[in-house]
Amino acid sequence: MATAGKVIRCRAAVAWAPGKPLSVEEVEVAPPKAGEVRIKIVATGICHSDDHVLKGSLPNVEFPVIPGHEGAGIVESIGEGVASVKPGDKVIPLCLPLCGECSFCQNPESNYCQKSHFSEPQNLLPDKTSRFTCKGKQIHHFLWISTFAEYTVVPEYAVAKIDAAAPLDKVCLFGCGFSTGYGAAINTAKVKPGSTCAIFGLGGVGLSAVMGCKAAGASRIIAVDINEDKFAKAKELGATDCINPRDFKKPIQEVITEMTGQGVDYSFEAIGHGDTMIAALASCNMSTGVFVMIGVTDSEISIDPMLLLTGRTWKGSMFGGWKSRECIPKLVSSYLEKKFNSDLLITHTLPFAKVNEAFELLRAGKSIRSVLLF
Ligand code: COD
Ligand code: ZN
Repeated sequence: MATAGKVIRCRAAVAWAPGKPLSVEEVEVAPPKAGEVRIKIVATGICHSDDHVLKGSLPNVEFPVIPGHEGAGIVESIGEGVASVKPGDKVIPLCLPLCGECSFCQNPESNYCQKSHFSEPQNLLPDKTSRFTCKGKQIHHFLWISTFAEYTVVPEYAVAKIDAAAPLDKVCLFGCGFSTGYGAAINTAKVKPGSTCAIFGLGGVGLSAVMGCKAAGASRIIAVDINEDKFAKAKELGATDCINPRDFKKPIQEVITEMTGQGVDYSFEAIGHGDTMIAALASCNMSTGVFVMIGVTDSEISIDPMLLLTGRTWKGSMFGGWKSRECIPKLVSSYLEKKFNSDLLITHTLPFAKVNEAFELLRAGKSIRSVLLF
């Protein structure tokens, strides 16, 4: 490899300060250190969480930073000791790693790796340094994977090797949106055939939860959003009912309870607001209902304890409950076998230089997933 062991100069979208648009810059990407992998990112999706980064509303994200966490690419070079991937392999960088050694990685019930960046107060690589510089300044990584860069360096245990036949401009969605929503239904809620479900928020993540509920055999899937432009896609993906909370005088949880008799079996929140989380919790039945929180709010939430006392369960779901390194390659194989069609989530494909335009589409509610190509 001509570039192995050398600094690579390439394009990346840098967020210099909260509240500013991204700036496409030439950055320097250092070679991977021991246990690290340098990846040529071919395609990256845009998730609403990246917009939270730009606004400065995610905790522990220091600026300047290169966001992006829904990418797919090809290994360019590997650091010392890396054995699980080699240059030329197709890979998906993982926003939730899997060290395989910590007690949670060893627990079949858990997918939260204790050696992840979520356990760290800073957004640098595990050795607390950065591989990115721009205009003489150190640039922070995001979730260890920073996919808004043509080349990125990630720890080996945050890389999933995928089938060589996988189209990278499509399977990049497995880096976050599709896996997160689909897995929340399949793994976290464990939706049963014939059950009823309600999904709040019909972005890439919520619509993937709709797909997961449908795949699990739910008989009724109620999709909730204030943007009715999302309803056609929700129906196409399996929603049986689409409702807009603004069309009703009474709270949406009462509407859903009336529609279903006593509330749904499973509810999901993929928006990231406290009030919609409480509404989703109250929409599942008071005894056996399970509410799965996918979105995150930056403020605390207070609830009436009676909502839980009668038996409801409030669960959190991170990266769809998948044990990332093991499960994402299998999910990609299922995609190649056409077990589901996540391509339907991609509404726009744009050149990387149009990254700010893609964010405008997301903010205006006009896109589900935009995929940027380098
Ligand atoms: N009621 C109903 N629907 C609403 C409301 C409301 N009050 N407000 C907004 N919505 C709808 C919007 O119209 C939109 O259709 C949908 O909610 C949100 O979709 P997107 O496309 O903006 O967002 P996604 O699907 O890309 O992401 C949603 C998340 C929940 C993942 C995200 O916003 C979040 O909470 N991120 C923080 C959590 C995190 O960091 N996770 C790790 C990586 S994802
Ligand atoms: Zn995301």
